[in-house]
Amino acid sequence: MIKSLSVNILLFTCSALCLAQNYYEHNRQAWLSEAENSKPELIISEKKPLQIVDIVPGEQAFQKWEVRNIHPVDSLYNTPFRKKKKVIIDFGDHLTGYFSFSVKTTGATADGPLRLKLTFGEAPSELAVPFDNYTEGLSRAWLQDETITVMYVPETITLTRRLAFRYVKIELLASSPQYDFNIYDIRCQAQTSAKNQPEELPDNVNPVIKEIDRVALNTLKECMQTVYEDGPKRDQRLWIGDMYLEALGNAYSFKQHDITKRCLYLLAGLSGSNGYLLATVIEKPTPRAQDNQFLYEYALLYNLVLKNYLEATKDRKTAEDLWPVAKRQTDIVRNYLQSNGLMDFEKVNQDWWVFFDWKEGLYKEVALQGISIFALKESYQLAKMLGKENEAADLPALTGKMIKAARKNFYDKKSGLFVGTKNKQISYASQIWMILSGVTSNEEGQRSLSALANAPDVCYPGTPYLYHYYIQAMVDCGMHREAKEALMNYWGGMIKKGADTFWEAYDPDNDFISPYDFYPINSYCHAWSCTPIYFIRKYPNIFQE
Ligand code: RAM
Repeated sequence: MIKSLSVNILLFTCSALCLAQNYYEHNRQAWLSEAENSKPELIISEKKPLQIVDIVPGEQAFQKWEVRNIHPVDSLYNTPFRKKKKVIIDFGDHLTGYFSFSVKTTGATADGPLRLKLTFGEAPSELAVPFDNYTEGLSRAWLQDETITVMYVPETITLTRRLAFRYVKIELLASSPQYDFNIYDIRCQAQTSAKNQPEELPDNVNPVIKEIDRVALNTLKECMQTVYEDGPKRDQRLWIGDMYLEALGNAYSFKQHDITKRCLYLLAGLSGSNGYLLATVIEKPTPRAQDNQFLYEYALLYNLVLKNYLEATKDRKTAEDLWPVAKRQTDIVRNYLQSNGLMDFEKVNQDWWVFFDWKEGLYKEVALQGISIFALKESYQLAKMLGKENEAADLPALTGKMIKAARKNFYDKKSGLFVGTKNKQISYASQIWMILSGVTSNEEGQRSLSALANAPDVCYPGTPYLYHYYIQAMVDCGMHREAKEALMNYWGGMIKKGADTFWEAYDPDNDFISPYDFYPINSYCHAWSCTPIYFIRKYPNIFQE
């Protein structure tokens, strides 16, 4: 009897453990099939280069590299290449796709192979700065240079690697002195899954806003492949935080919701066995999540994407299917919430990657409290939309308590600013997330954002990712004129510096900012900077007037 009882207990504990260890076990396959069924089709278009250029040092130019001396493409096609040795080709716009070109001799029979080096760049600096200086952090192989050997001439060569670029440099490394050759017929098979034509903005919209909208649409278009990629050069994969902003942009422009559905199912199907979402999924050769990549805010932002998707599509089936995932993510906050209503920041920091921005030294305690409140509130709304508020019944009381705790512990009434308990750093991130989570009144929000201008040692945003939330915070607390001005200055600033798609990292005062200590490896077409299209179209009274 005792023996069978203990066997039962053992079995019970085992099955409970197994359950705990393999959340959604019975759904994963179906979710991955749904993801596969929602894969968007890629639209291919053939693009040809526009001109030949030089990239030369220029004091005033972005990153000090200037594009000059423009010649027609024929000047390359008609000139023997053996003496020319090097050329930079400009396609005139950012492209994502497959590159090809042809070679033929100028007369004499080719008696030996050619070796060529091809370098592709989204920004001029990538064509000018030697890549081999980069040794650390990310894979050197993200940098887009390829050495190829052409064994026989004539030949047409297509690189197997998908590339993201506007400029291509071709350099001759080796050839036979017995013959010369021409490079000709350069092309790119460009691809995107964005096929719908977004609505035009009215004629009377400020031309700077129109230009920002155009470049932002281009940015999103390039990142919309068979998933929402973060950047078509790097990392070419789905990240939840980037997806959140891409889905916002898409819902107000291309309105192609299948890609959102695919990404939601993929992330669910590949989530950790503990039921928490992994922040990033690599699609090829077969979809898999990056091991142990648990990023706190990204797991929570999933719930917002699901809620926004449901709002935009009314697709209840998907939202109901994935509700267990959203519900499970709310546990992440519960796990770290202390009885005083504050998140246990240090513990979260130990267990998770807490991100918010690529910005060295950013202290994240306040922002963490803010996003936790924000996510729980939105998750509760989602539950309500699905008639499942009984499954999230504790959330309103929790968020109420968390808001109170934030006000009590972070708010400095004298300065009107929010600072952490253990570090008094004044950051944009802290003020922004106190506003977005509804901890402040509109007046307090306005006061705190305005106070940043004169506060000492402020920690500024380092990327358009945090800048998005800055604009949203201003919109939410009624600083409409300031929101428009900031959007025009920040994204307009990138355009002035030559952006044809918006960048991963941007600091108006530092052209060389890089999360990876090497600016050529930055992504210059980055999903999370596409959100002007969302602001401009969602709030026409603010941004189109
Ligand atoms: C980088 C990518 C991506 C971002 C993560 C946190 O690797 O640029 O966009 O979401 O960081």
